[in-house]
Amino acid sequence: MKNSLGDLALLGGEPEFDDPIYVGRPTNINREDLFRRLGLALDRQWLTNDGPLCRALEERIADLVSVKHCVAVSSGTVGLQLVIRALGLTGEIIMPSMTFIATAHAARWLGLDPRFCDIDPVTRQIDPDLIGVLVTPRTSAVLGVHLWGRVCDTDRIGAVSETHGLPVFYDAAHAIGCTRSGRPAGGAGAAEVFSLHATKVVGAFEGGAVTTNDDGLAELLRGLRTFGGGGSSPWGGTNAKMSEASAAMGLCSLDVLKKSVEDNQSNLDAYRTYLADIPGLLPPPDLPGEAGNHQYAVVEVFAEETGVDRDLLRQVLLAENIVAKPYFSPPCHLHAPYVAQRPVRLPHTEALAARTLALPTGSAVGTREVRRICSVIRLALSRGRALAERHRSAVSNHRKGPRP
Ligand code: T4K
Repeated sequence: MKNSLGDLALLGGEPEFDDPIYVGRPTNINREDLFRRLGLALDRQWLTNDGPLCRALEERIADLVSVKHCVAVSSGTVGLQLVIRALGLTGEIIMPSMTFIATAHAARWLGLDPRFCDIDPVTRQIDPDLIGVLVTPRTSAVLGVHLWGRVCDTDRIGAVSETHGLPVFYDAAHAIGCTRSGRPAGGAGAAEVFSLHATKVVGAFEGGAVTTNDDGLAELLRGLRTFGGGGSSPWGGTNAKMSEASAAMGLCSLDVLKKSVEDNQSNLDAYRTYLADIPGLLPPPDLPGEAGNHQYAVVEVFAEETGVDRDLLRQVLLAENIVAKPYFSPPCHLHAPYVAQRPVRLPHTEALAARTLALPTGSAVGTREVRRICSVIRLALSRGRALAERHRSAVSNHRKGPRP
């Protein structure tokens, strides 16, 4: 138990954890089930190209999110790109800047020009009222993002897009198993794109899933995924298929989704309990009607109150072997290449991105670890100004180097 600032590893103490505790640890799956499924694929000698495990995964996801079609793909990024091609998008695309850089890069890689929209400071999601201002004659679509798995306001985003005659689709990378007003993420707009990356609550090593209720779009996506399929796209096609090994992992991960969400919920509850009375730190509030998978346990750090900003707190935690992640900082518009190309100011996004920190959660972490993480945070923030001062002088002494 650490009691004084000198106990913090950043200031010379022993690290709280011997081994690193990560954000984004893969979900614990049943290994026997995985090996059984892999064995089936090997026995069948059918390892990829729309195999039975891939189809089973697609059916399970379509069922889970109540949509007609799910097209499994090799990553969330490629899933976004298939939708962009399938909708024939060119020119500009409106999206939030407060997202992982993959959202923007997926579009840019295909020659589109992302136009970044600020967030609503209450919901932390793209502000539907600001979308219209960004529409130009070159705009071809709106791309919403369910940040940290919290489903954005698809009704209002859909309405404003319709007013401007623009298609809308969603980056649902974080949102499998999340609902808003009882409606699961996955069925809004033209399509929604889930990531099934290893770090996600449903992981397939690498993978993604595009969901849609549009029969024609689903068929087009399947073709684009497999080198162009029937050849109905002017873009040709690519190889975005999911292997049977990935599908096996995805199915095992889906098998334990309920338990994974319960584990995340229990960790989030523990964070909220142990961090409740610490000044300068808040989890974003729950919004009415939302139910999340809580795969990101995000807190916001307010330096004005304690003298400790997000980056210093992150350094404190890293020294303790607690690998917290600044999701998502810098926000896309301040990231290369966008910052140089079209400088914009998005005050709410910039303020939020500067204070967010994702803390370790998932089935690899339990209440015991959460309690220990919180006790480090409590020590750091309760003596925040002294910590910041000692850290500043340690850094400046280090820069000066040893006396000659
Ligand atoms: N849209 C959004 C909003 C997204 O967040 C993402 C991806 C995408 C689109 C694109 O989806 P994909 O094309 O990836 O399917 C990680 C993930 O790689 C990325 O998938 C995810 N979002 C993003 C939020 O997080 P990094 O750069 O933070 O990865 P990395 O290597 O630093 O790992 C994150 C943490 O997970 C570390 O603490 C280590 C831990 N980890 C990671 C891996 C791969 C493990 O413990 N085990 C592992 O196997 O991007």
